[in-house]
Amino acid sequence: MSSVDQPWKKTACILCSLNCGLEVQTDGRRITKIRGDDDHPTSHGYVCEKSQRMDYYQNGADRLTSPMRRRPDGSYEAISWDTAIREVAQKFKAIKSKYGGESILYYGGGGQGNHLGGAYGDATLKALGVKYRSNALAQEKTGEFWVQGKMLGTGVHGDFEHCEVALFIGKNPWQSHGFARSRVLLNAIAKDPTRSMIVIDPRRSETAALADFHLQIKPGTDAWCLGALAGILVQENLIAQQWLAAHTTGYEQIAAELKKIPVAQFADICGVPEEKLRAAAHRIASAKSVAAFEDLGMQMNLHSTLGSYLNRLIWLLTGNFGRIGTNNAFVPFLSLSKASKGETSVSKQKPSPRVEKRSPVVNAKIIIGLIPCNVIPEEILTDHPKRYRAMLIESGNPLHSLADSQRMREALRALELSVVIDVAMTETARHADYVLPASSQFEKAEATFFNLEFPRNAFHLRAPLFEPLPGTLPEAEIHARLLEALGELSEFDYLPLRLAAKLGRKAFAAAFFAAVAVRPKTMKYAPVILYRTLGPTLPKGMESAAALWAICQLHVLGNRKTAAQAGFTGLAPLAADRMFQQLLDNPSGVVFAESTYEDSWNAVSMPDHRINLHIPELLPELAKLSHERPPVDAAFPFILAAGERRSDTSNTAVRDTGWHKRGQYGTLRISPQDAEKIGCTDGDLVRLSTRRGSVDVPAEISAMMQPGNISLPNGQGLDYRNAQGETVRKGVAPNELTDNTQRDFLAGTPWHKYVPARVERVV
Ligand SMILES: Nc1nc2c(c(=O)[nH]1)N[C@H]1C(S)=C(S)[C@@H](COP(=O)(O)OP(=O)(O)OC[C@H]3O[C@@H](n4cnc5c(=O)[nH]c(N)nc54)[C@H](O)[C@@H]3O)O[C@H]1N2
Ligand SMILES: Nc1nc2c(c(=O)[nH]1)N[C@H]1C(S)=C(S)[C@@H](COP(=O)(O)OP(=O)(O)OC[C@H]3O[C@@H](n4cnc5c(=O)[nH]c(N)nc54)[C@H](O)[C@@H]3O)O[C@H]1N2
Ligand code: SF4
Ligand SMILES: [Mo]
Repeated sequence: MSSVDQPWKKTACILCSLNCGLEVQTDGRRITKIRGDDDHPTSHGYVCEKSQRMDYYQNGADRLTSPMRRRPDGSYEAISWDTAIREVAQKFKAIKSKYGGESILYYGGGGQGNHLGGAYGDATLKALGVKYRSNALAQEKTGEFWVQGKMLGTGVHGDFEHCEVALFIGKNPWQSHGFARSRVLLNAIAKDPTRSMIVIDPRRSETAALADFHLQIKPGTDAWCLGALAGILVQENLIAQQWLAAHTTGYEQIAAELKKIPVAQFADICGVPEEKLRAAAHRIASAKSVAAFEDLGMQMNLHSTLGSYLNRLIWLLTGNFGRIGTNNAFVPFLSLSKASKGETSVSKQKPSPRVEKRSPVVNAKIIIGLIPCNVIPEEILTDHPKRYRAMLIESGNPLHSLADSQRMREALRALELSVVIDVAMTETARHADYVLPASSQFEKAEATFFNLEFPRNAFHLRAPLFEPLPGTLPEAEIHARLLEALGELSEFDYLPLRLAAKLGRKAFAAAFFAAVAVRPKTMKYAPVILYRTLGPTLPKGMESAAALWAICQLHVLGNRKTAAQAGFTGLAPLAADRMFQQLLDNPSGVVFAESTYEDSWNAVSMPDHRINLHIPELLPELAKLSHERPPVDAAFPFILAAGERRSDTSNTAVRDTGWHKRGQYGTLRISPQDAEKIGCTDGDLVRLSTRRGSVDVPAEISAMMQPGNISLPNGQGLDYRNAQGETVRKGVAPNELTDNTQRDFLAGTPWHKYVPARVERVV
């Protein structure tokens, strides 16, 4: 068949949280042509250039095709699935009986495109009595989640399609996206003289270059910049007084602090002229609507939790919530905080047991059920009796993605047991005791819970494009086998539900809810039980979608109104079942929630739905700014942003760099002024050193950078084993240079964008 006659199959891009809908052509096991899917309910045909790399993920040469067991000499041997499951189950069981389930740490559960595996992983965690979890959210978003919980009690998303003013703080949506059709919306704002874009970034990023106000701060000074903006709003009385009186509490408690902010001094510290800050504050105050997005530039930096608070104060003091073009409470299909805590079953009435609130060794705050990534090495490399003894790592590459790879490697090898579930022989897998090969995201039913749209929110259940690569299993099957090997589940548990499933989903629902009432195990292990009983009745290849049946039930039960507005009316169990069926029937995705602005307000889960402006824990932090400066390390005079999103990065999902044909890769961006001082020209190798390590990297002289600030891409420097069996490394692994002890006082999030560094010419 020529490619003209090939059918186009629907799927999604897996390289960022947007998961744009794709249509692809395949040839054998290869993805040969890729285009945007016009029918996708949120991306509407939009894609960026990264979508063209799907085949490099799908057919990476270092994909695993057999379970692997580490030998004492550090090499690996292939073992059968039966052996792997038996040994892994036995060894976890032994750790549990010796030290308790709290000695096992779970890391990961999903990347940018795959969150179903984590739902099945929950069942294994419950069987093992696992209490502590972590994943990448605990090195970026936990501070923001904590602040959100104190102020609004709901997640919010900016309406960049309709806003008059867009505010981006440490966020470069041109490259990193974060909201649907980012580049289209950015261009629209930039072109419209009645709308404005404000970007807070030390670098003239692609987004900053489009901005009306580029507040080009000195690195690490977001809190001062945002503090000055909030101070100006209050001091010049630019606030929405009536709106604040009607919709918020706590203004009186914070007003005194904000009035005290020394704006001129803060302007000086952040390096932005005071007049420019005042002009930006006036632009925000005069706009009909402001939508804001904060991201890693601020969240992986000094004062990140305080920054999340100040960001919200700025748009709340000016009344920018709950209207078109502002910030609104979206209805999640399954909230990321619930997913992180493993609350993926029909558990509205019976919440799962509360997880510990502090980590056992370092006593770090646990937010949305996650311990901060940055404390993991300290929780292992100690003789503390409560240290973690084992880790289960699923769909994450912490030896590459967490701060201080050196300490993480040491930590992983110090464990008594480490098990990795991944598609490839990653940096992390190469230090694990067992590696279990998962089928790729194009070889099983998959989906993500990154559903942040408002007012119409959509969920996309993707069907597989291929059979599983021989030797691999979907996570649902891996966890089902583990539970069976642990002796937790057997045919006896499945049989009645299996029989009911054969009679149709009505009978199945009745049998399932009856089983939940009499057998607590049914709830505890719901995802796996659904996979084994409902799964076989689903279309071929869609068995892993079974857990979504319960998630639909949970969703509709908790969101009757917005589900009904999206057409899912009637009795909750039946509406939920129809939602599940629609997910199966619609390969481009389904709108599962339609919200009104009233719903946005109702989602504010504070007394009387009033937004709380007062977070007492953060006011002393704000007060400290007046007599504080960002730390300086004389021996390391540059500030390195370790992990910039570029067109050629995608975390570590695509390991094969074969798609990268032209130009330089993995460069260190440096300002022309600094390059001249050091005496390097474009492409020269320079030595980049921090307190934790030293690497050689080609310099890229870039007018994006301000003097003193340098930037390395994220997700590169992978050790990729190519088809010839050679290990090739392109680019630099940023976390060889970072320090896990440099972190936020409250959320423990890392200061990846504020790494003191030195740059020298390599002679
Ligand atoms: N191309 C691509 N896109 C991605 C990803 C990818 O790997 N590649 N990863 C996805 C993921 S997991 C995430 S979390 C998002 C992250 O998305 P972003 O947060 O937008 O990405 P970054 O480039 O890490 O950081 C954003 C900006 O922070 C700026 N910055 C550095 N230091 C400071 C500072 O001190 N203050 C401020 N205000 N800004 C500073 C940088 O110059 C940069 O422009 O991207 C997602 N999208
Ligand atoms: N210095 C520095 N470090 C950073 C950042 C930074 O800006 N600077 N950014 C941080 C951020 S925001 C994030 S989100 C993290 C990302 O880092 P991680 O959370 O580690 O995520 P990925 O790198 O995407 O790794 C996902 C893993 O899942 C595997 N995988 C892919 N598909 C499947 C599948 O279907 N099943 C299974 N089981 N596995 C699969 C991939 O092979 C890969 O190993 O990195 C963080 N690290
Ligand atoms: S990388 Fe993100 S924005 Fe680009 S096509 Fe993929 S999902 Fe869409
Ligand atoms: Mo991320």
